[in-house]
Amino acid sequence: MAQIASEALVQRLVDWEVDTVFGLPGDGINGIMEGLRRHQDEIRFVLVHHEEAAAFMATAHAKATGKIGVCLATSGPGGIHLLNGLYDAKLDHVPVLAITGMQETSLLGTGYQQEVALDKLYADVAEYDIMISNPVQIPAVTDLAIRTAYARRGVAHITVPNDIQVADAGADPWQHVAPASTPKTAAVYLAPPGLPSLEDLQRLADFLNDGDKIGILAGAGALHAREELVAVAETLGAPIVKTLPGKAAVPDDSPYTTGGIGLLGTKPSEELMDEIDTLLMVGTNFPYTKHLPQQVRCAQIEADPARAGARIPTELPVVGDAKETLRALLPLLKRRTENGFLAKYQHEMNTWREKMAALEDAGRDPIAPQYLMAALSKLAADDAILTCDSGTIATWAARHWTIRGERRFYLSGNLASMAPGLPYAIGVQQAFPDRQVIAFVGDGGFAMLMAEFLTAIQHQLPVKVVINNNNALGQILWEQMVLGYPEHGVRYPEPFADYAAFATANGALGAKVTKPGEVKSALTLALNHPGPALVDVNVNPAEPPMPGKVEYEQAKNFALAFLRGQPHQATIATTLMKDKIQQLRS
Ligand SMILES: Cc1ncc(C[n+]2csc(CCOP(=O)(O)OP(=O)(O)O)c2C)c(N)n1
Ligand SMILES: [Mg+2]
Repeated sequence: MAQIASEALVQRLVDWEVDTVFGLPGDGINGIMEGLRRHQDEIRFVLVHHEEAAAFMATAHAKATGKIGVCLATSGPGGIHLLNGLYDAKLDHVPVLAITGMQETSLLGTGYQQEVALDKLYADVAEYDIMISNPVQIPAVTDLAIRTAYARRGVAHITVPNDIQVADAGADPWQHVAPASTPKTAAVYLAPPGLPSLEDLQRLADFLNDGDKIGILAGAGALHAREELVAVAETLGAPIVKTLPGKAAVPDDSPYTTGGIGLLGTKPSEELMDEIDTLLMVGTNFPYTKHLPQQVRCAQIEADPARAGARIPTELPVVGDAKETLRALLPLLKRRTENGFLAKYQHEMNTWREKMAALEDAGRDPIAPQYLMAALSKLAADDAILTCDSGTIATWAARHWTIRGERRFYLSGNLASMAPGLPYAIGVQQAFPDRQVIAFVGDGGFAMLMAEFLTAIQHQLPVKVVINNNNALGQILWEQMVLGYPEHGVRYPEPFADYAAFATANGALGAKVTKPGEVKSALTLALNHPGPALVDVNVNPAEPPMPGKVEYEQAKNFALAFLRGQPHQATIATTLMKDKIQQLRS
C-alpha cells in the first residue's frame, strides 16, 4: 500500500514522541483516521464523546507530562467543539496541537455541507494555524506547528482537506515557481536557556538582600522548583504564597507557606501581602491584581519576557526558568538569622489550619463539602493527582485538599471553565496509568461532559470521580449574593440527580452518598476499586465559600441580598452560624 499524506503527518507525530491522540472522527477527517489506523502500534487513539473533552484531555496531558498534547476533530462542528478546551491550553500556556478536517479542495469556498473556515475561526486561539494545500508541506509544517506550540506555550492548528489526507504522501501536483524547495526540517525543539545573565542574577540577589519583610508568590511556572523555592524561603525568612495553579509548588504542610491567595486563599496570605515591603514573583502571571500589594518593591522571575512586569509595577524582572534561576540565585543570597517575620506567619498559619479543620465537620447533615474534600484528602495516596472544576469545588480543593508527598493538582486556571475536571483526569490517567487520579467536580460541571465517564470505562482508565453535588451552580449563587442581589436561576429543581446510578448501570463502581456517616466508606471503596469509580455526594447547598478575609463591602452586600428577599435565608444563616461557632471552638 502506498503511503498516504495522512501517514506522513502521523509519522511526524511519532517522531515528536506523541503517543496519544484524543478525538472523535467524522467524514472530514477519515483520511487522518486511516493514517492513525495504519500506525496504531505507535499512537493510541482515545475515542471520546465530545470534542471539547478531547481538547481538555490534550491540555491536561500536556500539563502533567510537559510534552505536547494532541487532539483531533472533524471539519465544521467537530472543530468548533474543540475550541473551549483549546482556549484552556492557550490561557494556561501549555503546548497543544489540534488536527482538524476540512472539505476537499475542489469544494472550498462553495458553501458545501459543514464548511466552516476553521483556520480563520482558530486565528485567535492558535499561535500557529495552517490549512494544508499540498501533501509535500506536511513534514515541515508539522515540525513548525509543534515547535511553535512548545516555544510559545500555546496552541498549534493544522487543518487538512480530506482529498489531501488520502493523496499520495509524495504527491506534488503543481509546478514549482518559487526559488526554493520544500524545507527539510527536523522533529526537534530546543528550549531557550533557562538562566538569566550573571548581572541580572546579582541585581536580583542585591535587591532581595536589601529587602526587610519579603514574600514570595509562586505560580504554575514554579511547580518544578519545589526544592529551590523552599531553600530561598528558608534563606530569606520569606513565606511562600501560592496561586491555585501553583498549589503543588510547595506542600501545604510546609512551614514555609501561607497557602493560597485571592478569594479562595488564606487570611495569612492576605495579611502577608499587606505587610511585606518586598515581593518576589516566581513563575506566575496572577491576574487578580486587587489581591497583590500595590506599594511594594517587586522583583519577578518569569520565563516569558512578554509576561514580565505584566501585573504590578515591577522594579526588577528577570527572564529565566524558575528552577534554574532560583538555584543560581541561592548562593548569592544573605542568610537571615532573625526569623521573627516568618515565625509570625507560621503561627498564623497554624491558627488558619485549625480554623479550616474546624469546618471539616463530620457531624453535619446535610454533608459539609469541606468535610467531603478533607476526607478524600486524608484517604488518597501520597502521590495522588487531583483535578478539579471551576465552582465552589475549587475553593474546597484550595483549602481542604492537602498537597503532601508527590501529590499534584490541576485545574483550568485562567479560563476557569466549567467541566474540565473529568476530562483532565482521563488525560492525566492516560499519561500515568499507575497513579491514583481523582476528579473532584461540581454537579453542574460533571453534567456538562458526563459522557466522558463512559470514555474512562471503555478505555479502562481507573479514574475516580467525586461529585460535590449541591444540585446548583453554587459559585454563582454566592456571587449573586455578594453583589447584593438575591439568587436567581442557579438552583436545579429537585430531585438531586443520581450520577452513581449512571456509573453502575455502565459497569463501573458507583456510590450515592446522602449521609455524613457514609462518606469515608464510600470513598475508601472507590479509591480501592481497580477500575473507574464514581462517588456522588449530596452536600449542603447552603455552605458558602467564604473569602479568607471578609471585606466590609462583601458583608454589607450579603446582608442586602437577605433584605431583598434571598430565598432559603434560614438555612444559609444557620450554616453560617454553625461555621462561626465551629471556628470559635477550635
Ligand atoms: C463553561 C462555563 N459556563 C459558565 C461558567 C460560570 N460558572 C463558574 S462556576 C459555575 C458553577 C459551577 O457549578 P458546579 O459545577 O455545580 O459547581 P459548584 O459551584 O456548585 O460547586 C458557573 C456557572 C463557567 N466558568 N464556565
Ligand atoms: Mg453544584
